[in-house]
Amino acid sequence: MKILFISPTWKKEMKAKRLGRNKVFKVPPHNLLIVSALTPKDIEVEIIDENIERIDFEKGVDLVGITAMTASAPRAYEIADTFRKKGVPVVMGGIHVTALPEEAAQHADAVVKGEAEGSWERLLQDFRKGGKEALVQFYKNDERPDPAIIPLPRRELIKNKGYLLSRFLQLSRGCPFNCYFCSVSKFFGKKFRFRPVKKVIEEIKGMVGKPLKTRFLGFLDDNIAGDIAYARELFKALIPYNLLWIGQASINIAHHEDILQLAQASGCKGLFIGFESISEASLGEADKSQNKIKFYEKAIKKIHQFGIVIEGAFIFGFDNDDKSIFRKTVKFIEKVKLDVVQFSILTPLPGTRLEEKLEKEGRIIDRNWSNYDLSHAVFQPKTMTPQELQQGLDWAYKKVYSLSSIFRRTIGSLKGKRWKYLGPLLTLNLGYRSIFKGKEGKPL
Ligand code: B12
Ligand code: SF4
Repeated sequence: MKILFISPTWKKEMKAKRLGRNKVFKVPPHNLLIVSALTPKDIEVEIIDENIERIDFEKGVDLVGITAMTASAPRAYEIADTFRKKGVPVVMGGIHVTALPEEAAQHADAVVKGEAEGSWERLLQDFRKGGKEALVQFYKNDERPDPAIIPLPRRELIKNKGYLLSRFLQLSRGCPFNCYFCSVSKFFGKKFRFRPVKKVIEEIKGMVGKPLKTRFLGFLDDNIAGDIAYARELFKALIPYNLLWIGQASINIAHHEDILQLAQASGCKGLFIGFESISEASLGEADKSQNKIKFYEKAIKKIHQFGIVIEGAFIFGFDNDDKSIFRKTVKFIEKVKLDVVQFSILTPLPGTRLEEKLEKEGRIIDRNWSNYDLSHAVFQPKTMTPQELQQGLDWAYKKVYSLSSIFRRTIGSLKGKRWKYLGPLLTLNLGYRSIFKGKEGKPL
């Protein structure tokens, strides 16, 4: 028996202009590596990441498994429909189909809702017994899986040539916060569930070797220092392995100097941090008041002191954002010399509280999921038109990735211990610049 797993690409535009050519922003589909590991060894498995290779629809396979985030859902459905027309049964899983299982069921023989550990094995037992006729429409666990039972991802299935960095790990699931635009706590629950540090270290031992590239790791967790005791234990345990790692964290990591010290000692080179907004009112609106703006500048300096590069993420389009938000945000970024920046448009992703609110207010204007890539205005903002929101985003991107801004922000880093990262910093900045070069944003 053979199963083909597919991670679909998002938007044609992305494929052509953005991720398709740019290795920097590509990450192997960790979810499919885990689902492959849950699959009994006597079943042959192949993974296609459509961001790096084409799908062969003529391939003789017994079952196709497709993952989908919202932005990639239309393509995922297109792929599913094509295989089903050829008589190949299709199952779907992932964050989008969990939020909208009835929608996905129109394109699949079965839908796995939520985390796959447990339910995927049940689905396969049914499939082995009676093929697609034996499948039920939805598979779902009664309880969230204990992270200790998450198997090691089958990394040997990754086609390495497509990714700049291919060694990613996931340590935890869940988030105790409930930011109104985010899918994470709804999907994975409002409690952190951690994999035991011992198991993580066993996984790392199996991955790293002498060559530098084998010691370069990425952590997929939404907040690697969300639980300080766990972070302390983890970072201490990582020190002997001489790693270089990147991850995501809350800005509040800067409150814990000992954790920053341990992060640095364990090889932390960069953190992706969701600042989300420089407006107190907008953070309050999003229920993200754990972020304290008055602390941002000091916190950035502190993290920089430990030689850690920051990629800061900001969202535009809150009801409390007026047209001055774009200029003010760019000014702030240049002042604090943020190394790399990601801007998003507030997006009512299915299943979030934001979607519920905007739906109730009749403000959602676009239900084409491929526009839910956080770069399109799919709702009616309160203080500007959707076009102005779009133009503001494009303008802000153009501004921070202008050569003069890149120069000012990266040369700024020469002063700290981050001068060693000037090469990677320029690569990231120029990578973003190439994405947004053609955009014609207007200052508002
Ligand atoms: C790494 C990551 C990425 C990587 C992609 C990784 C990849 N190739 O899969 C990159 C950087 C490219 C990326 C891009 C984007 N991302 Co992203 N990303 C993440 C992140 C941080 C981790 C994903 C991950 O690996 N999780 C671990 C795996 C194990 O969890 P999982 O995917 O849910 O899989 C489990 C189950 O869902 C299920 N499952 C999943 N697929 C399948 C398939 C089958 C057949 C079966 C049976 C089961 C199954 O089994 C798995 C094990 O239990 C998540 C946050 C998070 N906590 O998950 C955000 C997240 C998934 N991303 C998000 C978003 C919004 C985006 C972007 C739109 C943002 C942007 N503009 O850059 C794009 C869209 C990309 C797209 N393809 O559509 C949102 C998704 C919300 C939504 N409704 O779609 C999330 C949840 C973040 C958030 N705060 O809301 N992302
Ligand atoms: S944005 Fe971050 S802190 Fe907020 S709910 Fe999502 S994962 Fe948690």
